[in-house]
Amino acid sequence: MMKLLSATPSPYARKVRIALAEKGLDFELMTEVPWNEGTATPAYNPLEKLPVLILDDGQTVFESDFILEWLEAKYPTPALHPADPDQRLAARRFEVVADGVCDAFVLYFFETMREASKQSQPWMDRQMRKIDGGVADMALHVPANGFCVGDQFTIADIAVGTVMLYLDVRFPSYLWRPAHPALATAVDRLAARPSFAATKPVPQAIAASVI
Ligand SMILES: N[C@@H](CCC(=O)N[C@@H](CS)C(=O)NCC(=O)O)C(=O)O
Repeated sequence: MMKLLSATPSPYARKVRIALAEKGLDFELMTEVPWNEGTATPAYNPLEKLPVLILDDGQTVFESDFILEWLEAKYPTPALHPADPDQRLAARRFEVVADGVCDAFVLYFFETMREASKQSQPWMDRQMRKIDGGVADMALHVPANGFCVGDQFTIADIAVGTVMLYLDVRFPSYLWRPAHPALATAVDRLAARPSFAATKPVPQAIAASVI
């Protein structure tokens, strides 16, 4: 059986858990804190990041978007990447923006973990601009009703739902809902889906001093 190296708060790992659930694939969940000393993550990914999909023969697949692409190639039904090329690109675009918002938030979050005198306000402002810009971009493109792209659930819904629900948990003071009501409606609808409901993010304590 495939194994997934995952962390309970990780929006990147949640994307994969949702895709596996939507495709009805069995897997063993291996929960790690990738930041801690002694984590098994580097043994499976030279970039020391999770999620990592570990195949039966020991090969590993990492980077959440590549794992979703790999799953689609190996287990095409139900499709999570649209067949139509334009819709496929539109779905990937949502994923790129959503992942970019996650990346910016992680950089912002770790900056806040430094002692106050060592924090760089210009750096935090820069990351916050990316978060605001990415969220506004998703809000601009998400339709008021239905799915992000076309008339089917895709990687776009997975990516948009996971990043916004991650911000709700890790950054509750970020009040994006009043500014983007259509995005909030879309995300709340996604949150009720069984694959989302079964994978709610849970914060982990990081024991190591990362910064
Ligand atoms: N681009 C990667 C990002 C993965 C990522 O940053 N994962 C975090 C956990 S949420 C991690 O393992 N970080 C450890 C590190 O960067 O050293 C993906 O899409 O999978």
